[in-house]
Amino acid sequence: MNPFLSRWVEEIAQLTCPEKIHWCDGSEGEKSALLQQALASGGMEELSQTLLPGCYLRRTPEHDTARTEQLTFICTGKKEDAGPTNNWMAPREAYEKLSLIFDHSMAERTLYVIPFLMGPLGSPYSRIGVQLTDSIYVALNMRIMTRMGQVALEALGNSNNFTRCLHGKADLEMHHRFICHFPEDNTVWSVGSAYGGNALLGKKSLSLRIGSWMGQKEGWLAEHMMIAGIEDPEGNITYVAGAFPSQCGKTNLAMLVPPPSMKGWKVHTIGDDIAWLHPGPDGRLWAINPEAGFFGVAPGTSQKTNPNAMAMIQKNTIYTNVLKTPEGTVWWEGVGTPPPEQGIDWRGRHWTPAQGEHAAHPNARFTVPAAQCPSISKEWQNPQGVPVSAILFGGRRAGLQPLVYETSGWNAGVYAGATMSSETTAAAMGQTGVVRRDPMAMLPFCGYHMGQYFSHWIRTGAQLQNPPKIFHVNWFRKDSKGNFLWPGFGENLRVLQWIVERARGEAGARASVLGYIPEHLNLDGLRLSQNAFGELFNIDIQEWREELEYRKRFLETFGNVLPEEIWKEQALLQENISKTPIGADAYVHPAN
Ligand code: OXD
Ligand code: MN
Repeated sequence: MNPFLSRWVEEIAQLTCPEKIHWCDGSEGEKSALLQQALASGGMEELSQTLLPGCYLRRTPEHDTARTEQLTFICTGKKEDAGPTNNWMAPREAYEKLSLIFDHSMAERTLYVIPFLMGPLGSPYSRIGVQLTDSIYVALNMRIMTRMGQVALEALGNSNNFTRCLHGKADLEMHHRFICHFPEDNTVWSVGSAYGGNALLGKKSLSLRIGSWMGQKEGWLAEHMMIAGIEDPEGNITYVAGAFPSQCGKTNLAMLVPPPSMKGWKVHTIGDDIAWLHPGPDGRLWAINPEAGFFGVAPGTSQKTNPNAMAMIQKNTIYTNVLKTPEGTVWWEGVGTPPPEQGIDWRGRHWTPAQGEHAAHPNARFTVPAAQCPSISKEWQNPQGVPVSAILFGGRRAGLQPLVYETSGWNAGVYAGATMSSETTAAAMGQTGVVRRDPMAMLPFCGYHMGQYFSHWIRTGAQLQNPPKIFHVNWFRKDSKGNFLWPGFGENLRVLQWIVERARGEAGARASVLGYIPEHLNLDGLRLSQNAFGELFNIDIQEWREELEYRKRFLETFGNVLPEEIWKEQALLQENISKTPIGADAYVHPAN
C-alpha cells in the first residue's frame, strides 16, 4: 500500500467521517455493483437494456447542471499568480472554509477512493490523480473518463507524485459549493456539485487547471483542444488540434464524417476536449489526449451533426438530464427525430411537446468510453502521442471573424488565440449568447496568470524547429437575417482540407489584413451562393477598428505581465487595419 496515499485517505476520512471506504479497482464486477447501488438508491435509472444496453440515466438538481465559474478558485500563496482572469482565494482560507463544509459530510455515505491515470498507460506524458468522492455517479463517470483503478495504482507505485482530488456532494447547494485548486500543493477540493466539469476532477481541474500549472513549470502545454488526424485520399494523415470554447463543436469536429463529395477523406479521432502538447526531440509538437472517454453535449447531437457520436452512445453510456421516453430510450432537442408524444423530462416531470418546455436540459450530457467511437484513431493510446501540424483557434461569432485565415507565424497565432472571443453557451451557468474574450478557450481553465500563460506559449514556439501553423476559424458567421452562412459539421472538412494542405506547404493563399485567406476552397457538391461566400470572408474594417479597441482594453488587464510579443502583434494588425480605408477590399494588403 502506498504510504502517502493511505495517510491522505485516512486524513480525509477523519474529516468527512464516511460510513465505509471503498477502494476502486476498476473491474467489471465493481462496475455492476456500483450500478446496482445507484439504481437501488434512485440516484440513477435504468434505460431499456434491449434498446440501449448498458445505458443509464441520471437527473440532477436544477441548479447543478453546468460549471459554476463564479465558485471556482485558484488558491495560490500570492494572488498575482492567479492573474486577473481567475477567482482567487488564499490557500489557508480555502482549506478552512471547505473543511467546515466537508466536516462529517460523508456520514452514512461511502467514500470511494479512485486512483486514475490521465493519458495512455506507459506514456512519459501521463499523470496520476486520486479522487476521493462520496458520489457513485461521479465514480461511474470517472470510470469512463479516465483509466481508473488497479492500473493507476500500479502506475503510481509508492510515489507521492499524484494530484490529490477531494470531492464531496455535501448538500449539493450552491451556497456550499466551491471548486478550489491548490496548484502549489498539487491538490483540488471540490464540494457541493456533482456536475461533470465541477466534479470529475481529472477533467477540467487536473487536466487543465493543475495541468497548465505543471506544464508551465515543466515545459509543456495543457490545452482545451480537440485532436484529430485528417487523412487525404492518398492516405497521408495530418494531425490538427483545435481550441474552441465549450459547446462550439469540438466533439463534432473531432468525429467529423466527410461529405459525400469528399471521397477518400477520413477523420481519425484522438480526443474531443483536452490536449497535452509536448515539444518533441524532432522539433515538432506532440499531442496526447489525457482522457479515456467523452463527456459530450447531447442537445444538437444527431445523425446529421455527428453520426459517429450517435453510433457510440447506443451502449455503455451514462446520460445526464435528457428526456426518457416510455420505451426507456432517450430524446433531446436537435436529435433529429420527432419528439415522443410524452416522456419524463430532465426535471423528472411528465412532459409533452405541447408544453413548449425543454425536454432535455440545454447542457444535457452523455458519458461514453472513447474506444466505442467508430472514428477512434489507431493512435489514440500511443504513449508518444501524435505530431500536430496545425492548430486551430475558433469561437462562436455571428460577425467579425471570417470562415478561416492562417496567421502569419507562431507569435501572430498566439496573438489570435489570446484575443479570441465567443458567445457564451449553456456549458457554464449564467447568461448565454454574450460575447466574451476567451483566450485559447482557456479563460475558465487556466490555472495561473494568463499573461504568463501567453509568454509560455511564445517560449514554447521559439523552441520548436517545426512548429504547427496556426489558423483561426469561425463556423458560426451569420447573415443579416440571422441565418448561418456556412453549413458546418461534415462540411467543415472543406476548410480542414485547405488547412492541412497549407500545413504541408501545398495550397495557395492570398494575403489579407488578418493573415492568409484561401485562394481556393473545395466547394464541390456544396450549394453556396457567391454572396454567402463573399460574406463568409468579409473583413469589415469599421468592425475591426472597434474590435482592436476592445482587444487593447482586454490586453491591458494583464498589465506588464503581458509579453511584448503580443503587443507587437496587436500593433502590426492595428497598422494594417488603419491603412485600409473603410469599405475597401481588405484582401489587397499584405499580411504582416
Ligand atoms: C466541457 C466544458 O464539459 O468545456 O468540456 O464545459
Ligand atoms: Mn470542454
